Amino acid sequence: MTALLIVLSIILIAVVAVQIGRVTELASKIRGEEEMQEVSNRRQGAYLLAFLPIFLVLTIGSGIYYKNYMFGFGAMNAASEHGPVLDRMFNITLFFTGIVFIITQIALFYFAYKYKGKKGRKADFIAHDNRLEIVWTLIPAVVMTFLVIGGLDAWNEVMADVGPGEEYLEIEATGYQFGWAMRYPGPDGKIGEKDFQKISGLNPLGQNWQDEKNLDDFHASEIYLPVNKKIRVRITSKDVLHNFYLPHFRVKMDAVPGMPTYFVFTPTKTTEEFRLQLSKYPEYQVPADPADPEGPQLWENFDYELACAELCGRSHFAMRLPVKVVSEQEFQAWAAKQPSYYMSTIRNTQEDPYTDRLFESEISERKAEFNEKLESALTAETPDEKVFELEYVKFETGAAELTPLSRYELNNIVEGMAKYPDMRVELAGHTDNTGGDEVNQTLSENRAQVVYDYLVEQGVSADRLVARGYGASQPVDTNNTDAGREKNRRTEFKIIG
Ligand SMILES: [Cu+2]
Repeated sequence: MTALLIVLSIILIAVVAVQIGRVTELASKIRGEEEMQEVSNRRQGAYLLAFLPIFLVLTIGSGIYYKNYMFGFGAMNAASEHGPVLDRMFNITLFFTGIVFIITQIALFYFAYKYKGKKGRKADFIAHDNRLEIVWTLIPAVVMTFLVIGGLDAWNEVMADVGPGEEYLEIEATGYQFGWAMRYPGPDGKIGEKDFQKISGLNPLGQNWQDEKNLDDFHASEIYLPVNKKIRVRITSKDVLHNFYLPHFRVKMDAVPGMPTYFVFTPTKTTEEFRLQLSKYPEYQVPADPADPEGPQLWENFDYELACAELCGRSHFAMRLPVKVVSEQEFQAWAAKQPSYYMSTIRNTQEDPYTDRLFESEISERKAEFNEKLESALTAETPDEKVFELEYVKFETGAAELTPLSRYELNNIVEGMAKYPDMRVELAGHTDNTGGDEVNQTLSENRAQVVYDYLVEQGVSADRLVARGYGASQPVDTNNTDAGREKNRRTEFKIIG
């Protein structure tokens, strides 16, 4: 550091010495140099005049040359319904500011040439000129009025919310450091409530599971949108200010913590259609990866994207998601494949408020599962294969008392017994080996009996059923681990005739 300061000081002293020398030299020459000054002025004037056409040609030329990379022209035409409105607004503004730009640049350089320094020439002073004041106030005022009115008009059109009774798809985007959490409404078409106080490791958005609209909502790692359908995006943030930016759709809206915002737009071009649009321009007919000239071209690899347009922190650049615009059918097929977040992640955890009930889908799933096992047991050849475990028949710990959810499986048995009126069945109770043999024997008999009693109560004829307890005598797994003992405690369904 000290060495650097010393070096800098030496350089500084050297510069000062050279400058002092130059000033003395100039001072000595100055009287005889008026001629030199004249030449220099003329030369500089000519340089400025020559710079004018080069500058204008390069400025306008580069704009035209790169136009296919810019939004609002040819290749990058907007892919949403309101996009062209905004593009037109920008282009009108560009037209007027472009005219002003060209005129002022010509005036600047031409006057710099025309009024270059000359011996004996003095500047003119105009203290005030009403006509001039009116002209340069009125022209911008009129132009600005038209631009602002046009802009307000466009703003009202672009920012309109969905009208009553209008059909739309509502999705939710939550920005966080550093990513986007996308939530879709599921088959009911409605996004469930959320509350930041409910945010947890399992529940990153704080969805309120008491609100049944939440149960079918799903989270998506890619954004799929149906073409030509109104999309309303609810935009929120979990931490700092982010910005929901879909450049190709001309959508841009702040994501503000604690204040939901929204944007409504209609995509008009599928990803496929946009790629075709790009494929017509030579700028996009080049290899996407320069190292692989035979690989796919730029237009083939194109994808819309969601980006964050707020410098929100160190990994701000990571806040991007691919966006796929597809046909309505493709969208429906994709949505149908997405598992609901509640069912896939929350169901039967400590955050699940519905552990005491089964949903329709689970009831029919279990019914199908039971029927399948029953069919295969019925058609089996050997007695060993005519047995299966009643997986969902459970008892309270250490007691011969059915858990509330067991009745769904027992009702499946009732239906099966009605479907096959000649079938006779043994209900077999099994325990693990904890506790004494005698206790286990009694417990297994009592449990089998409880199942028997329930079925008879539901109208199954008693002479078609046998209840039998086997205690711990027929383990299917080790009794040395929790998981093994859990498997050994079971009720079996055995077809005996
Ligand atoms: Cu961000």
